[in-house]
Amino acid sequence: MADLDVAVVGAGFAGIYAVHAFRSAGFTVRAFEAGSGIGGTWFWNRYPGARCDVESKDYSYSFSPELEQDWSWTERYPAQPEVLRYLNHVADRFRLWPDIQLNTRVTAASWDADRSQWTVTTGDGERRTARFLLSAVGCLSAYQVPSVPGLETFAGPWYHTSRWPADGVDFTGRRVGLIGTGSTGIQIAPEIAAVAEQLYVFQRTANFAVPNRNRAIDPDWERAFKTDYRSYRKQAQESFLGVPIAGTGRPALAEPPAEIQRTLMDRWQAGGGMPFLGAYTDVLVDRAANDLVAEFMRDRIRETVADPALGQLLSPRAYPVGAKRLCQSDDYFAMFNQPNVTLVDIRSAPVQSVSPTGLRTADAFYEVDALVFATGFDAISGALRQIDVRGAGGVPLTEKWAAGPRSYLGLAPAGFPNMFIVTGPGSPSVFSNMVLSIEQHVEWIRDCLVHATSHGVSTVEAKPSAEDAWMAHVTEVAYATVFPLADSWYVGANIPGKPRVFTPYLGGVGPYRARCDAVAAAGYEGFALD
Ligand code: NA7
Repeated sequence: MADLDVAVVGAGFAGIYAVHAFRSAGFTVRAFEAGSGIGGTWFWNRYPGARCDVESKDYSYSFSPELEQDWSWTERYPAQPEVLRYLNHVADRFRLWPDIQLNTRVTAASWDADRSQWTVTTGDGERRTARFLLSAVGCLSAYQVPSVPGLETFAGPWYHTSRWPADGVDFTGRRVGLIGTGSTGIQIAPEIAAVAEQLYVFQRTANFAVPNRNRAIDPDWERAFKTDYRSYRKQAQESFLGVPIAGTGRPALAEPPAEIQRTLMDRWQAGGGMPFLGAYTDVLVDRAANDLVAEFMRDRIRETVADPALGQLLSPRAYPVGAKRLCQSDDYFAMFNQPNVTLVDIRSAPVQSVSPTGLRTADAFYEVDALVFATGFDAISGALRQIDVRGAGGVPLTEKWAAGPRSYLGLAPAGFPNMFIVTGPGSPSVFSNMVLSIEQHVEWIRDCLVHATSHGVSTVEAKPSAEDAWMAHVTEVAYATVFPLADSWYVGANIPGKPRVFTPYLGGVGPYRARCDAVAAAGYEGFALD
């Protein structure tokens, strides 16, 4: 008999809720977490300026009405320390700690067909067996540092934003080089610029950013909002992004230009990426509509940045707006008006090497005391591929995913019995409010395990034909949008050599949930239950 019913890998939002949900359903469960604390993404990404780009009222668990009533967020967009406090509160409140094992990296997991169980191996050689394996490793946890020749010779400190020292870093009076201008780079840059003697921002691709208009939560607003939190959550579950957004319901291309400007300006003033991109129905599917919105955003950059040439360089043109994760910032573009900030275009003159005293590009040398890499992640599949996962017949997951990650419904990879992935490839995941999508997956998987257990089923496995059909659908939906037009981490383009496959499901959170529910109602259609 297996040691556990469910072995959970990771204790971020997904792993934490999995421990609670499976335990409440009567299963024995243990979460193995590499970090010295819980929180996953919110444990590791503690760089200055780290902040969620989904509003706190949405980016929070909905499974407990008491929790959502009792907890009060302080800001519209929560900063990393507050999210981490929230998760620790959840672990305390639901007494989850006994079933979470910290400082434990899972290095391997293999399927034992004879015993219908998984063997999970950890970094210190411990082995535990479990009937079910649940990956809760997260979509953005395998960080990447580009291989720059000479980095090992650099005399000063260098950091990746996703492994920020717990005690912080003091850049006061230092010359700092920042590589990467995605969501993370855009958040950390103004924080560094506020104290550093000099900040060089090395930009490969200019990025779009909408304002946050972050603000403290007004207690009166909070009280009123919480009187109907339940029906708000229901709307979120049925929505497209996992956040109820009031769009105009009209295509931009059918709108008079002056009206488009008015609508976009209203949303620009209100702040937030989802309501802005969701204003019109055609922005993410029609390049001409997308161009209208992109031009509006470039206008805002040009009017913010005093130097016109700099404004041009900061204006994104390489991809449709929204096709890379839309950044949010109240102060990134204005920061370039500070005399101690320099933008370096490494698209036209790429980084060549690092020496003990600085960084050399194709056309200049920049002396710096410290380097910061905000260069992103081997997203969606990276963290799982770092574990030696072997399914039926000892086949490695890396082999199955050699041409790109795939699974049935973004939940279960065929050939890997009794293995589930929370927000896996083929589910809305990163293209949704992650917390809501995590809850939907954990609850669906919990119900599936309850069904299997009560029907004497020992293995649940996605059928290859169901997986093929689902991934074909995921691709078809994606290619009807502008998303594949960008070299983004959504398609793995940021990792040299990674197969270019678009895996987040763009069919909408609500329809996706309905599809998962229908599969369950039909006796787990597409799964083999033995
Ligand atoms: P992102 O969005 O992947 O951004 C990484 C940035 O680093 C981006 O500007 C990249 O330029 C740049 N980058 C990556 N590799 C290199 C190399 N080798 N040389 C120069 N520049 C490089 O990661 P983030 O951490 O900002 O955000 C990830 C998600 O976390 C975000 O979308 C939110 O969902 C939360 P590129 O654009 O590839 O030219």
